[in-house]
This record gives sequence, structure tokens and C-alpha cells, in this order.
Amino acid sequence: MARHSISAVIAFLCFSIVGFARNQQDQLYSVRVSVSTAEQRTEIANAGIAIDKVFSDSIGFIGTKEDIKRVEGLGFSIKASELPRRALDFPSDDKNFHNYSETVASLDEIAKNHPKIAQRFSIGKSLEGREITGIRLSGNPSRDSLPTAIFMGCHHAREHLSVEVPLKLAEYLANNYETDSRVKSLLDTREVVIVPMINPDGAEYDISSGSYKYWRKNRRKNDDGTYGVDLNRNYGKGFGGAGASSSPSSDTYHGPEAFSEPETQAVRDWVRGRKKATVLLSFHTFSELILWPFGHTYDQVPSKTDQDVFETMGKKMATWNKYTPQKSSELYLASGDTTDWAYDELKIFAFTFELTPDSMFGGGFYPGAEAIEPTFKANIEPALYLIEKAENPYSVLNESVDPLRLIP
Ligand code: CXA
Ligand code: ZN
Repeated sequence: MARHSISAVIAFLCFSIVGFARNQQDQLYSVRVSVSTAEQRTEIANAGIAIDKVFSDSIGFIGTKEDIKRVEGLGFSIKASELPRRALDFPSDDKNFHNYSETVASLDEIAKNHPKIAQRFSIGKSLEGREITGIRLSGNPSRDSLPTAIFMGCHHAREHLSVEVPLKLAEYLANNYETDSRVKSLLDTREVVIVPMINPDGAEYDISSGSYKYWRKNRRKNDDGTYGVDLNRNYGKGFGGAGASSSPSSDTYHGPEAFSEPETQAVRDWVRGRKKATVLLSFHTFSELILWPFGHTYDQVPSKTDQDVFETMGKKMATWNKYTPQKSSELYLASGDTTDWAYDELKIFAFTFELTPDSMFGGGFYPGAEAIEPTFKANIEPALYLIEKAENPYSVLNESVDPLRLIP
């Protein structure tokens, strides 16, 4: 009996220390787990699994044999199929996606072609030394107190479509400023800042070998020799709580402390500096969702008015892109994400969009270049709406009774 429990303790310790390392060569699986409640999904998230897709009776994730064993160990039943190691590097089939240098070049091109309204900037350097670069768009660039809308992409390396949509948004705003009166009046009275690739090291790593690696995190070399911190678990609000892993090899490893990573430090310091930032949208993929805080707790945000603003804006944006609008904890708990921090510290109305496709069947993280244009188009109206509401997000609460709108 005693020996039994000692070996159980040793086994547990070994498990905790060894963790669940993912090696380069490990076969990855697309896994379905039968679960139906947010609490069950949180239990899986708490096992260090990065859930990709929530269905009413199951969830999907990408993981190793060890991940599968851990989930089975919790008593859940699973179905797994081997992921093909397709050769889908950007230069060939998916060449229309932008790698890091192409992303920088595109932003440079926009700034060069529209010098009066567009300037490129850097928010800092990634761990491997790449500039995390963005573009500022405003018809009034000399004024630094305009209401600001912030758009970001690619916290997660493999979510390449989340680079393309904000990049296209920058092109769209710049190209239409002169000719589209709506875009002109928005940019003349607002500042729009777009940083399409928050995690350039991870994004480059994901495409570095000619076949996608399903890489999610940044490229931090952790103390145990594994790589990567999940940047969407590394922010300050609720850091280290539910749905974030303390195991460095996990896909949802939160890092040694809040803002331990240069990428999240750069976002934090730069967002803090946007004194009139009121709205923020962080693009991710996939599942076609519109998410808002809180994600680290099932509790609502403390202000009922703010909760109403989130719900009203989220549901309104869903009328255009047809995504499912919900508080992010309705999916599963996740602690330390961008939007919980931005709302909690700076009271920015911060949303996450999980872009196309709807599920693994549409290609999951790798939907192909043909997804770029329709996904961008579906999200133009939501983006313009956010920019419009940057002036005063609370105005959305009065919209149905706004008398001006009743005049034909
Ligand atoms: C998410 C986003 C914001 C708050 C909580 C949860 C979902 C996101 C995640 O887990 O970080 N999903 S994703 N893009 O597949 O990783
Ligand atoms: Zn993501």
C-alpha cells in the first residue's frame, strides 16, 4: 500500500517534471473529445490543451499521443486521426500568405504610397530580434489625441489568416481614403493602428521547413529545453489561472510570469501609450467566433454597462460576419489573454475574432489562400463599425432609440 502510493507520487512527480514535451518529430493528431459543458471544457484546457474548436457535444484540438493520453486519463472518450504532414510552404501552394519580410514590405508599400495618412512604426522587438511592426492610419496624423482603434493579428504562430485580415484592412483604409467618403471621415477623426504580426518568430518557425508545424507559441527557449510561451496566456489579468498551463512544453504554457515575453511587453507598453484607445480587436483563427472578456473567469465584467456595450457591439458585428458572438468563458476558461488585460487595465473594449474556417473540415489553421479574400470581406463592416464606435463605444447603447436614425 505504502509502496504503491510512493510509486504513484514518484510517477506523478516525473510526469510533472518531464511534463509533456512536444518534439519536432512527434506525430500530431486531430482529436475530438466528447464533452458538452464549459466546465468540462475548462477541465481539458486546464490539462494544458489548446482547444481549437467547441461543438455542442465535443471539442477539437491538435496534439501528440501524450496529450491524448492525458485527456483520456481525465475519463473523457476521444477520437483521433493522424494529421498529414502536408508540404504547404508559403512559397508554393500558399504563396499569397505573407511571411514576416513580406508583411513588413507590404506595410512599407502602404506607407510609401500614402505618406500623408500612413506611417509605419515598430512597437519593439521579438525574442529573436524581429521588429514587431505596424501601421498608423489617420487623416490628421499631427493630432495625437484622436480616438484610437487598435487591430492586431497573429499572437498564435499557426494562425496565418490572422495576419492577412488586418494587413488587408490597412490596405483597404489607405486605398479608399481619397475616394470613399465614409473611410475619409473615419480616418479624419480617428486614428487606426494595425499590428498584423505580434508573433513573427513563431510565424516564421511554422513555415520554416516546407511543411506546416502547427506551431502556436513564441520561440522562447524554456528552462527545461522545450520551446515557447503562449502569448495569449502571458498578459497580466488573471495570469496563471484556469486554462493556462504551468508546464513549459504545453501549447498553453503561460510563461514564468506575466509579461515575461518581449512580444507581450511590447504590446502592453505600446497600448498603454495610446491614450485615447477605446476599442481593440485581436484576430485569431479559427471557429468563426466573436469573443469578449472575461475569459479567465465565468464572472461578468464588474460594470453592467460595460457588459452591455460588449454584448451590443459583439452581436452587432455578428450580423455582418455571421460569426457566433459570446463571452469567451462560454467556450472554456483561458487566463492571461490580450483582451482581459486591455479591458481590465485600460477599459478598452477589446474583442477577439476567431476567423474562418468554422471547423477543421474547412482546413482548420490552414484553410488555403482562397480563404483570404472572403474572410477579409466578411470582416470589413465589423472593422469599420469598431473604428466608428471608437469615438464613444457607449453610444451603442442608445442606438435603437437614436432619433436621428429614424429620419429617412
Ligand atoms: C480565446 C480568446 C480570448 C480569450 C480566451 C480564449 C480563444 C483562443 C485562445 O485559446 O487563446 N483560441 S485559439 N485562437 O484557438 O487559441
Ligand atoms: Zn489564437
